Amino acid sequence: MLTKIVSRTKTPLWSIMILGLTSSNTFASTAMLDQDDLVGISFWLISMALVASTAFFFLERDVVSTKWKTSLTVSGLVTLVAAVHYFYMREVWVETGSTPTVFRYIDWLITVPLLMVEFYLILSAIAKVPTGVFWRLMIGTLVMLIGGYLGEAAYLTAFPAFIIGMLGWVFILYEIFAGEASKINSGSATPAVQKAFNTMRWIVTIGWAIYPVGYYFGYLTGNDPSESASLLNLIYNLADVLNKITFGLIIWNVAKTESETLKH
Ligand SMILES: *C/C=C(C)/C=C/C=C(C)/C=C/C1=C(C)CCCC1(C)C
Repeated sequence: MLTKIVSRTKTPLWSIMILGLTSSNTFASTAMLDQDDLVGISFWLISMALVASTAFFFLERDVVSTKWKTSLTVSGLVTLVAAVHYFYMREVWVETGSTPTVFRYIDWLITVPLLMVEFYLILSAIAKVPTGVFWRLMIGTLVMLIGGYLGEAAYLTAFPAFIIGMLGWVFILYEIFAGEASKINSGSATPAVQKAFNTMRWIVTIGWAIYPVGYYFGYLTGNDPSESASLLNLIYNLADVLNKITFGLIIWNVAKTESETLKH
């Protein structure tokens, strides 16, 4: 019966089921949200925005052409994985007032590689892309995140760890601005894809630059990290809205534009 329904509905039923599960109150914080806990409120707002975005990206798969569907699936996965982590991070914050570093980095460890996959998919929709591009983006991501984690979890002194993280990020920027990924884009992409690639590139430059700024205010100003926790989390949370939800919307926008030109 269930399989019959699943195969008959266009929108995969499982995606709706996952959403129902993740938004059930199993994951709701048991502690009360304080009305002047600005950071706590931002955790709540963003968890809900991520749930809504996930539903949106999965549902919109129906209206784009086949080669764009995977991109929307990946966007939905990014916001889904982030939503679940935000439920847990929110709980840590509301109950203890401390930075949920482990959950934050597990989230990034899954979602940032998925965002790199998006780059690769966007290009693959229009050209044959060597897998080397993909692996270089992955290596940059890992160096960036491992460096950051070692610093935030105090396995390394904050400053040298920051430098390691910065090197990983610079490596990614090199690949998308001057490396093979960039050449493929300028060589064979349609105008809409080039525009999207360009916007995504600026997101990785400007949007991602917000994270090291958060790290700076959290760990490098000479204040005690427990006192800078509010600022750190507020900055990281804002950055996630831009880099997960807005990033997904940009892809959705190209996917729709490209699917419509195909119809006419
Ligand atoms: C959805 C989550 C995203 C897009 C997270 C991105 C995280 C970064 C770009 C983190 C960058 C960092 C550096 C560039 C230096 C070291 C500290 C980090 C890890 C915060």
